[in-house]
Amino acid sequence: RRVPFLRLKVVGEPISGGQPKAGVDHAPIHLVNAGLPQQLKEIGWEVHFGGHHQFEEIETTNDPPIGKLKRPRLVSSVCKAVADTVGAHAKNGVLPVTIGGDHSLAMGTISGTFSQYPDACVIWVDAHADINTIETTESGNIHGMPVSFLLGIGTSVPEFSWIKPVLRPERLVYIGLRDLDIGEKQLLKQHGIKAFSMHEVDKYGIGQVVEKALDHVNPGRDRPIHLSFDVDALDPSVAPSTGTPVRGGLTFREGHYICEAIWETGLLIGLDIMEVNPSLEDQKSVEQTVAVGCSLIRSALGETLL
Ligand code: 4U7
Ligand code: MN
Ligand code: MN
Ligand code: MN
Repeated sequence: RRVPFLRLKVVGEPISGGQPKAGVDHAPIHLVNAGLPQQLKEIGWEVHFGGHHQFEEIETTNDPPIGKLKRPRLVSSVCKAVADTVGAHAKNGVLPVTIGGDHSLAMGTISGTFSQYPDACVIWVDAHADINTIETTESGNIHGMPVSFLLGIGTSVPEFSWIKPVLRPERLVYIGLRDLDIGEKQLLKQHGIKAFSMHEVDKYGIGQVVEKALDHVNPGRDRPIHLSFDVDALDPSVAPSTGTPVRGGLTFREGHYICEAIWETGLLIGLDIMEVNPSLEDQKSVEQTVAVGCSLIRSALGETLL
């Protein structure tokens, strides 16, 4: 199921609405300026660059909270536009690669890929489970909630009713978790969602963890795979410029190994690299984090070490 084209979809301005720190919306331009399109051409991809500002027209002058949810209309309408764009790419046999922006965007990217590949599974690499509902969220930041919308759990919010519950709990697996809210831990148990936390990474090693994760969501190795990678899954020493860093994360190699192993399945149909924030930490940290974002994408798209 290897797809011959890559459309490098770069999302634009208002895409930081799912969390409070400015700057996360500028990640795409930084990865592009760091040479990502050329790097991907060098490993054999045809790259179509989607442009930076395609969602500028989405205006939300009046966007009061719904319950605790912050900027709900902005986040919803941006994600809806992303879903349509990603869905169209998937339909045209183009591999959608989405550079965030914050992780609320995954509501759009996964809705988009699943519109074309309803039998797909999701591998969610993150320090966090991003499964808070309108009931459990304490922060009200929607980047901590996309999974609950995609599963259709929690009280539904009319502003987000365009999101269909395309994801089934048994088609989702996490790798890298280490910072869950109490309510999130309950939701994982309640819905029987498989997760490999950093404890399991330490215990089994990353090779075994990826194998077990695939055995769970993709036992026949025949389902399409959407990889949603939050760079805060990596240790802050590896990816410092991100909004919600948590110590004790994946090493540089562990992160890349996940991407390489998923590429090797030949089943990748959607890729997100989320939560790079070029306005956080010093210049050197930003360059390091941007470079890691680029190299994770290259690894997931078939760059080999030899
Ligand atoms: B990210 C948090 F409370 N759980 O809901 C929340 F700890 O996309 C963090 O993974 C969410 O970066 C982190 O706000 C969202 C918090
Ligand atoms: Mn996340
Ligand atoms: Mn995270
Ligand atoms: Mn984060």
